[in-house]
Amino acid sequence: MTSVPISVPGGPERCLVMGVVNVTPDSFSDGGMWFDPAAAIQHGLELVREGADIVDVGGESTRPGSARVSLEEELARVVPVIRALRAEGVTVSVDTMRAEVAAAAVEAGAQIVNDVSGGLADPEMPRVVAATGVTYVVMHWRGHSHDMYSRAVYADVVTEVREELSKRVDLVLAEGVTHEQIVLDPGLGFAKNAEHNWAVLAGIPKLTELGYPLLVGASRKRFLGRLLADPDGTPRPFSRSDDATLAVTALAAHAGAWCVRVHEVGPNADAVRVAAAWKRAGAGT
Ligand code: PMM
Repeated sequence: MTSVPISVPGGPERCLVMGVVNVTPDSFSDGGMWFDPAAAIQHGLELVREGADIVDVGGESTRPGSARVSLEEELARVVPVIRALRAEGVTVSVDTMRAEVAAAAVEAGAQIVNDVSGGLADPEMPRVVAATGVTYVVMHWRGHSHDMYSRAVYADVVTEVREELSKRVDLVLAEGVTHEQIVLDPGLGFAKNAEHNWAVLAGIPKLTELGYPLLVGASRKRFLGRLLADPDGTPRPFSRSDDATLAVTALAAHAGAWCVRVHEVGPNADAVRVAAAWKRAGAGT
């Protein structure tokens, strides 16, 4: 098993696009839309046609306040979708905090394990990832969604996220994961309020100094709706925050993100190309 290529093969250096397929009834922006396996598979294939480099399949919602699903339910949601997408040649990532789900997903063809807990939720996860050799997305996380906002306390969010990610890296390396397998993610919205999220985005160059590719997941998150709130303070609904997501994608890609995780792939695939052209011109190439 080899890791997913970190840069675009044969093409100009650009940020990758990960399209989201939430096989859940309750995810924040698309809960219930792709809950049926056949609909999820079709949606994944559509995302690839729109320009996704990777399709991220998740069976457990991490929306603020959400309860956990059982292992059996999570397996039943993701494995058939992953197997079908892989059979169509899609590069698949599994969004899970459970080692058993990660192992079954890799067996079904997933080439990336996207663990929003960075190995904290299931201590077996780093060993399973090490044994399979697949790419491992280690996200910054301070606890499960039901009470994560109580942990959104920082003196200097960029420094603390960087230090906490660095500790996770040391731990997963000690469990046998290799440097080449690791991708880091600052975990926008996970134990972070809007102010923290903006600081983390502005801190992308500092986070990339850790020496690992950086994944950024801003798509349709609440802090965008809050920024675009009506004059009376009503947040913009997620269904009208895709343009703001696009702006974050362009800026994050320009700032050095390796990949953006998004719900609406087509325009974001355009945005990463704009950022790449801008960077190339700036580098005089
Ligand atoms: N966000 C969500 C789920 N999975 N994975 C990574 N690596 N990074 C993220 O920011 C992230 C994630 C929650 O968003 P959704 O419910 O809209 O999918």
